Amino acid sequence: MAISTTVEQYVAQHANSELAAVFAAIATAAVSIERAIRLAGLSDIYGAYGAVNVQGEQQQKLDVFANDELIAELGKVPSVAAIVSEEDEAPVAFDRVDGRFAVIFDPLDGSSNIDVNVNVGTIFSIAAVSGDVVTSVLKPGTAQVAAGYVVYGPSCVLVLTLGKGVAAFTLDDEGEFILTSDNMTMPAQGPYYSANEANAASWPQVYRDYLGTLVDKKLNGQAYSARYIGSLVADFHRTLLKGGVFLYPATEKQPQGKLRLLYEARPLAMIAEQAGGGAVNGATRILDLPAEGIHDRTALIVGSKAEVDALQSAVAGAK
Ligand code: P6P
Repeated sequence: MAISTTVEQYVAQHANSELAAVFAAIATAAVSIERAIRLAGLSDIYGAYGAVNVQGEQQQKLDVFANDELIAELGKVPSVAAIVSEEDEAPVAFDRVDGRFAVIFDPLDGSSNIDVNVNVGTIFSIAAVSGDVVTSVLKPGTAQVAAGYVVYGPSCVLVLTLGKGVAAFTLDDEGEFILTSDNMTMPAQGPYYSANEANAASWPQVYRDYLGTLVDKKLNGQAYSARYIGSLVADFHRTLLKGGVFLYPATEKQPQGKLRLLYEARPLAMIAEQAGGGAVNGATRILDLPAEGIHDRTALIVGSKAEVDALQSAVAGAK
């Protein structure tokens, strides 16, 4: 019987006990969130909460539940100085003398998909805190200490990177996330592209041309299928495992892009790069993008190196 490694044990072995405690808190919250999602149909936790978040989006009851669970668990960890959440205007600072980390998260991304039983996810980034919290979390994505996500679906999987490769953990029947892959690598090129093509009319032309080259098998002769779930964590997880590219370019409606830099694009970009893939906003590497505010948005093109490099050079050439 192989010895099973929990996420807390893995982080303690590959980093330190303080960071392991942060991941243990995230894992505890994720177990509770997974159960709430799985049983949502049996309680009235589906549907709108009746308030809007700082993004002006209708909060789902499960968004609020997930946010509360993560704040409650992370608030118990001495090394967590603060959290930044998509659901809250400002960071929540804990009055700590030895706080070392800020945890920046989207507590439940894709939550509008929950009542149609589609995968949703929690996405998080961990930053070192020295002095002012906001200054610390606005540093470039290359400064991230760790990043990860939980995808709630047929199985509940936590994927993380500590900057030394990518590991995956599967939730077992006892409420533990058990190591199931400790060296995830993204295929060099994939069979899938993933985009909301209904937005294509308002993309910059270079993105329409790029998608045409994929459809016409002009990128190394690779044939593609389209896969778009409309839940970032699910679309990213498939891209990480099977290869290809996920694109959410800027649109006329959202010229800055729709997805959030600090707690969606940056953590997924760190994971993608650690798995041998890439992530850009078009011309610029996501991890190099400066942030002005904790809720900044960005375009995101993330996936296998072949597709991301081809997109980045197409955008550079179109300038
Ligand atoms: P669209 C979900 O609302 C989300 O934030 C991401 O999970 C997803 O990738 C994207 O928006 C989908 O956006 O415009 O295609 O519905």
